[in-house]
Amino acid sequence: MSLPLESLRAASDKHPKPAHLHFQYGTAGFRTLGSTLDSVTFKVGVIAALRSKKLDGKTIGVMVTASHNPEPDNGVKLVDPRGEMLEASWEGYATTLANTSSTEEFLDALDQFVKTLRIDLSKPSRVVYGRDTRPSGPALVAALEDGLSAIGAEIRDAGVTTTPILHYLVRASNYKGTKDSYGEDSSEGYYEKLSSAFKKLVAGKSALPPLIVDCANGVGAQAVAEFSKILGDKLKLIPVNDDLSTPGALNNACGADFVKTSQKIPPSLTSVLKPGQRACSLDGDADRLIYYYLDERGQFHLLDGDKIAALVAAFIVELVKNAGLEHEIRVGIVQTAYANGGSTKYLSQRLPVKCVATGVKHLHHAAEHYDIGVYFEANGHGTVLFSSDTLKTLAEHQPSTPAQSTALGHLTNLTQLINQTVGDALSDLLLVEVVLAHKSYSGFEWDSLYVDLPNRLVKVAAPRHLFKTEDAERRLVSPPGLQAKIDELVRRYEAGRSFVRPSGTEDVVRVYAEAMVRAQADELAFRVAGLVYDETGGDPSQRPAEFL
Ligand code: 16G
Ligand code: MG
Repeated sequence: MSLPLESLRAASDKHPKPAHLHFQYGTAGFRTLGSTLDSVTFKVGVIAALRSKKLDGKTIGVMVTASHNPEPDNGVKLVDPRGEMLEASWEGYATTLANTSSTEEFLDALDQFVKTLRIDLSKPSRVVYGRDTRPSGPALVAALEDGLSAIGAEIRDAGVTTTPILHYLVRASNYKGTKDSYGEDSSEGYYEKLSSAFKKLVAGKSALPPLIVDCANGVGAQAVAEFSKILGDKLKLIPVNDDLSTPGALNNACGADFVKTSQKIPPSLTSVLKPGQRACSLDGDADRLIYYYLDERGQFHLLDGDKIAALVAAFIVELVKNAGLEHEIRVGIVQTAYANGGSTKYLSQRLPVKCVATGVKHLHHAAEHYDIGVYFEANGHGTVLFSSDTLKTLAEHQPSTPAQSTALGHLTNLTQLINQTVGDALSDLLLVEVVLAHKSYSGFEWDSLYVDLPNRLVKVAAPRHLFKTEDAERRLVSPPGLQAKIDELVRRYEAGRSFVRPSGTEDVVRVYAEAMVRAQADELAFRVAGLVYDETGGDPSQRPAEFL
């Protein structure tokens, strides 16, 4: 069987590539201005179908989203059969195909690609897709559908949905009716699975005070509304920034990225959030979660991905021990260089901790090496993975006391509550609430697990392709000599740490610094940013004033 060239040609002619643009499948798929992504999204439809054929007709996912980015941005990414990120080698193929400049070039490249990878075109192809609430979404989905129908894929439109629900649907549909079943293959199945595990986990616990949820004016609002309906009094959620109709509102001065980066509450919460009350923010596609609270003096306290990892890992370790399984099940943590030094110190005194490069796929793969792997990026992206051996151990373990039996029950319910395909803000939210209910913690007690070192993140508009890193992005190998200058500077600051890495999602270089006191962390970050700026030939008269 060969490629349906006629239908592909006709469809491709409707989606010409903008001549001057280069597209790159990066950390989170293709992501740029939504108005430029028509040709890319069309081609992703074709690629998704080929990936499905290559994997013997397994369902592949496609999500149209630009997450926490500004509303005019959009993006498209592929989801592999187990609900995981696209296999790395295909990122390069996707980039090559997306950059073919004419229909003929595209068809030739496709033909080549099918031959090289020996894709059996007689296999079926199945693709499920969804989008977030961005205004550019419907047109991009139409382009995607053109690609899918040109190659003859079986399609399923999941509509406007969160990224984690799309990942769930991919896994649920591929493992339906098998011993690895992931739940009912629908969004109702998702809500039901998580809610029922949550209810079992908090049974008998006194209800926590209501939780304010900043939905970033994005699709997370939909998921919060669904959970509220099912959970009722078990967990009262108060949605704010749940406006899906005002243009420009998405991620604007709200959401997880705003809170983490600016280290303050969204202005829209000023009159809502009372001292001591806990609140959280989702991002635009609901796969990141950040908590926070204001103390009696109105001071802001951030409970970010590192704090979530510490809270959750400590709870799981305790359950494993109480279930009598501490010799069978090894719990480990995965972080990135952005993890606060305070958290790394706290966690490594208790558990194995591994540091990997930024991006969910790196953390996810590293976490798979533990029996239970807890992974979180400081920005609130993360989840917990239970290995298949661990699931077996939990299923077969014979508890010898009622306390062991209770702990075992909790662990089993956690495997259902946690969306293990990818970080999921709503699943993580329910998980955090379970732990807070069990420990009777308020935000304050949770925050007291360890003290964060003051830190600062700065971006420099420097040509990012000049920057190459090693050691999980903690050190620069190029430009040559720059790392030595950074080391020299860092030595002068108490508890100083700083690193520089090229962003995977925008054309900038990021600088992170932390130190014992706030002013020093700021100063170190700006000095290192100054070094980066100078090194890359920035015009001295344009040097940002704060880069000392
Ligand atoms: C993307 C990644 C996120 C990472 C961020 C880093 C996924 C699904 N998302 O949002 O994990 O923290 O990029 O952005 O992998 P940066 O490279 O621009 O700093
Ligand atoms: Mg996101």
